[in-house]
Amino acid sequence: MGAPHLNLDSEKRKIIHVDMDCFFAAVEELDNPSLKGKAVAVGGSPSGRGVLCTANYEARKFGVRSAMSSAHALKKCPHLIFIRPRSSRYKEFALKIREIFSRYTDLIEPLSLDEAYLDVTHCERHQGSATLIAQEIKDTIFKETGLTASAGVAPNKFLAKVASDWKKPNGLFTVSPDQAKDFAMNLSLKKVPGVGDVTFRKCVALGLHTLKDIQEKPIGWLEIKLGKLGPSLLRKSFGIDNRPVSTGRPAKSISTEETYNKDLETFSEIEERIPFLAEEALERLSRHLKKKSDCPSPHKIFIKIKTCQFNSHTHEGILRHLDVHLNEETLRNTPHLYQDLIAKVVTPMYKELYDQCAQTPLRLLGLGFRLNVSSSYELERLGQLRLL
Ligand code: TTP
Ligand code: MG
Repeated sequence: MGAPHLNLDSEKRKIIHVDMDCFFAAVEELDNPSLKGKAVAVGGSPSGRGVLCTANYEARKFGVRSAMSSAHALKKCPHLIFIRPRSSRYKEFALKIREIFSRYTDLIEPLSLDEAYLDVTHCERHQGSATLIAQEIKDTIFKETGLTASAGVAPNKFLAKVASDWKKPNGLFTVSPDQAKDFAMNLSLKKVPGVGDVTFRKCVALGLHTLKDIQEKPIGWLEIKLGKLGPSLLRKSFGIDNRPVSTGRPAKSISTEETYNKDLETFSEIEERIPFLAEEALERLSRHLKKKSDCPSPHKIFIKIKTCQFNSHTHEGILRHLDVHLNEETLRNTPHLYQDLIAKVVTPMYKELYDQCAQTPLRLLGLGFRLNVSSSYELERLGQLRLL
């Protein structure tokens, strides 16, 4: 069976990387407006052996940088104002910013207090435009905290992180999927996350300045010269990074969905796609259960549709009709499980939802399983956040 309507790009991720601008210094300026327009650094005292946490952009004009000794910073910028860090205040802002992120997606991976990846692939705001979502996140952060953030939008974490730095401060930069390869190839190794000063100098000594230079070397050579970093840089040079946004908490559901270039107009067109969706969803479920031996089994199934007017609907069902409890073992050993799932559960659910939507043409179908994640984990996590 072919897949004439399938949009093969439907599995592509939409990732936003958000990074606050001169975070600690910006909070200090906000709390003390008399600092505005002056060169400000947050960190240890220049009279001792202190180092800087960060500096505002005014101070950066004089060459002042994070992790520089405070004494050296004072030499570069004699009128620099030093402020002692107040970590609990920065954490308050970090929590507020994280709460803003959570209005857009559950898939948030914080990297530090002021930086996070967001997977907005399934966020439906602005008709799914990740660039407009990123702009709205920036605007909301500013409106609700008074702080500016920079954001990068791309099909993966690597490019999104590079992109958030591209127009700093208060910037927004998008690398679209079709620009990814060219954008990556032309990047200086200095801009590649994970390539620090020492590695960069090593690369330069080997004649490697950009990701294009990496591409031109044989993989064996790269492995010998750069170890594991070699193949990783090679993948990056093609704009490839398959790492998912990792929230660190157990998944609450496993699902798959397909977006179609041409709307599905009849129920038989929907029926034709169901076996593919079921196969993929079961395959993902099976992989997930295998990987996480303590993972709870699925207790519900859900389907999702999106109409040609971009209205989304989901419908949940129980798995009772299957006669078996889905787990790693039954997934492997139950004959007819796949056929039963399609005939007894999924098809009737789609039929019901499709009829409820007055048989409107559909642009997306989704199918997934809800996992029985206990609420205790969520409570534990909230407790940890309060202690942060
Ligand atoms: P960064 O995001 O690296 O820097 P920044 O937010 O100050 O500036 P930029 O606009 O370039 O993003 O780090 C976030 C905060 O983490 C920063 O405000 C202070 C703290 N920090 C340290 O304490 N020590 C360090 O060496 C660095 C790099 C950051
Ligand atoms: Mg920052």
